[in-house]
Amino acid sequence: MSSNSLKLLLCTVLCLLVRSNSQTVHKRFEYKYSFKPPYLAQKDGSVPFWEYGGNAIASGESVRLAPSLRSQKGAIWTRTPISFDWWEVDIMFKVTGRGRIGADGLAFWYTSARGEYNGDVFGSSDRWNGLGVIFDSFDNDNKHNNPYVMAVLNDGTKNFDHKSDGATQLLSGCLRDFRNKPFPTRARIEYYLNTLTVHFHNGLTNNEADYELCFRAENVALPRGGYFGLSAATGGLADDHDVIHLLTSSLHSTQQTGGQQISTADQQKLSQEYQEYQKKLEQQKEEYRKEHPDEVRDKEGEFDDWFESDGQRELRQIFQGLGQIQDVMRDLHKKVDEVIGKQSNSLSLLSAVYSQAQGVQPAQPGQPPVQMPALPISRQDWDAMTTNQQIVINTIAELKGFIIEVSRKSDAVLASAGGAAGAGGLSPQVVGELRDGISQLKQSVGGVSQRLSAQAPAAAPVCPSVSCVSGTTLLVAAAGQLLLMFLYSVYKERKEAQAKKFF
Ligand SMILES: [Ca+2]
Ligand SMILES: [Ca+2]
Repeated sequence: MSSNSLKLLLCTVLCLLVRSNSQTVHKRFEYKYSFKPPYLAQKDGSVPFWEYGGNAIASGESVRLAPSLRSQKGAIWTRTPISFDWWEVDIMFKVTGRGRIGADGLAFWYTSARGEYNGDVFGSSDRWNGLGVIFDSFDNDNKHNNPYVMAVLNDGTKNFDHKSDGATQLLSGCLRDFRNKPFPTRARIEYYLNTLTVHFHNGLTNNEADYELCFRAENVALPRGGYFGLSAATGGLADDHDVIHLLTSSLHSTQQTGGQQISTADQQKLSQEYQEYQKKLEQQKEEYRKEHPDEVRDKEGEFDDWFESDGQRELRQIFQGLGQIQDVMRDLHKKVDEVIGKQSNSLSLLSAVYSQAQGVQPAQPGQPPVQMPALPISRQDWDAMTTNQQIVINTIAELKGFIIEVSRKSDAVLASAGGAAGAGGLSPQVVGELRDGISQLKQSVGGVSQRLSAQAPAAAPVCPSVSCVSGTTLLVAAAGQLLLMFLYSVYKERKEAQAKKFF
């Protein structure tokens, strides 16, 4: 009997294991539904497997869907319908303009038919059947909620409501500024098992890990065999709308691959096709090199130039240093959130224990009143602990504010450093600003860590059973400070060396 039940248990566990294994997602890059630099467009201007029109222009590096001129519209669409049910599309794009406000925006489409190249909805057709993920720059309804990222589903019958910026029609969305960022912005749109997930990368860094969830929507039914497209439009105000890459991957569960496995003949045909395409591309690259020897040499010499100039090397180091600072700050941010979570957890636990102890009193009227004997700590300790918790939480809030400030400052420094790099030199003003910014940063980190360390000993004796902040946070703050001091000293050394060279 017991051996039978043991077998049953074993079987259940095995079944569960098999089931959990079978839900793994397999991702396959689909080159026929993707484009990316270099050689994004071929010599004749065409983009392999894609068709574009309207005011769109493709170059080797990007597709400009709509240029920063009034009333421009353009779009690019896949030539063939999508042959798989579930997919992930990563779009890297830049929306840039001189104005504080831009227009109109850019859209990603998955629709049952290809849209127009000069339609009414961000360059594509209205009354589409399928999905539009719209990056709406211009605030038509004046509710101060643009630029906005949103998904709008349509069954081919509805007209997009520009007046309300689609507020009544959207499936979901998030408020994200995607204009004029130091690095290209990105969106990762995933459609898997009828769940639509959109992640957004704000372009403040070029770190692959910086995607944030914009939204997730379940029970989304899209038509099968649709087309991918991108479109953009300008209005009275105008931005450049450039797409640097669109990378498509098909998603398969193991169960599905069993059902959808392609025959070996098909596989061979596909790989042959791919080889031929690669060969053609190499040939074209070779031809291009022959025809443009100067340009190619420039391209290859690009990195030599980078290392040759002292100013540029310095800038690169500053960039790297700031990137590292941002990484540390992100970690610190996470840690602080964890600590806040733990603190509020323990606080609520303690309040629960306290209220339980008080609740017991009236239930036993015959007995003498109990002065919280259930608690392992005295009333004074309890009060001291709550005060201490409050101080710790305040300090953490301050620290959090400071981290946000640091992040804002480093963004500003990055932006100004980027500007200087664009101008091809390092102006003394920029250097001064950088130095000020870094020393301010150093002082602030020093101040906060001193405060933390000053409070840590007072906190230690009062909360024996609750996890205190001081440990990890202090360490990370100290590490951040050390890093900053190191970076600053490296920077100063370089500056002095350069100054010596000049005089
Ligand atoms: Ca709008
Ligand atoms: Ca709006």
